[in-house]
Amino acid sequence: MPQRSHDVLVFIPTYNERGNVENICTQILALGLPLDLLFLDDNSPDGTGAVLDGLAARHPNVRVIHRPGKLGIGGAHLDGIAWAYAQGYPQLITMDCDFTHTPADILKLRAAAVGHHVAIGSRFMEKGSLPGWNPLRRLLTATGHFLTRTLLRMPFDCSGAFRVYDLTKISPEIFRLVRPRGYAFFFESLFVLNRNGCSINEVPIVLPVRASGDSKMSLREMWRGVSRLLSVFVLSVFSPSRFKLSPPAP
Ligand SMILES: Nc1nc2c(ncn2[C@@H]2O[C@H](COP(=O)(O)OP(=O)(O)O)[C@@H](O)[C@H]2O)c(=O)[nH]1
Ligand SMILES: [Mg+2]
Repeated sequence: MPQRSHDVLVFIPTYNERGNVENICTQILALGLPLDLLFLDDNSPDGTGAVLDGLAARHPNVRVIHRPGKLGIGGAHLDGIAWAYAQGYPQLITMDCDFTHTPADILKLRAAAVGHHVAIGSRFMEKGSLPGWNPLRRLLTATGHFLTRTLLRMPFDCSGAFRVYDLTKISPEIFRLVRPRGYAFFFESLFVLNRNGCSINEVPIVLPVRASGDSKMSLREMWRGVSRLLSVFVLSVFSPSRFKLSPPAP
């Protein structure tokens, strides 16, 4: 039974975001856009899921999916994307819950999405996009960008979650080619979209530091991301068809 009340879905995965969910929900709804809001919580130990249930009870256009445990940010995005297709949303916006993605920037991302398959917010188009970020986090972000630019030949900000997808133009099959369930989802999904001819537009965004709580990016997650990046690079050289949809049978 479809649960869609509008044409735009904003999707936000959460894990231990109790201090942020209410504010982000309020600020997104205050934009006054005709949109629905979907949260996907992985049974956060801090009780985020219960706060989200309260929000869904108060706001008819807020929905929550609960998963039984921490199954990864990439898998959360893939589940959100699958849900958006299943409900027939023409447009999907994805973002983080921690206010590194500013709700008001949804407007400029949507404007940038016109005529494109995907629009993404970029930290690399303007100087001063990471105010207050510690030097280590800046270095890691810059290194990730360098690697995706050189190895995958992707000029975009590939590791960010602030995106607008035009689901009317993107085949759902494309996302079946994306394997990672962790942070590597971000560059791999963009790589697969790019390899299948999708047009990607970028707009500069400023990312303030996280509002409340801690990052879930761990050294282990970082290592998994780098090793997947190297695998995608090798596969893209020796088995490029792995990232392309097969043409329809004649
Ligand atoms: N459902 C779900 N959400 C996650 C998971 N890992 C991270 N998130 C959410 O994804 C967004 C980005 O995560 P964050 O920890 O801020 O990563 P960072 O921005 O790279 O430091 C936040 O809204 C998190 O709560 C996960 O395993 N499951
Ligand atoms: Mg964050």
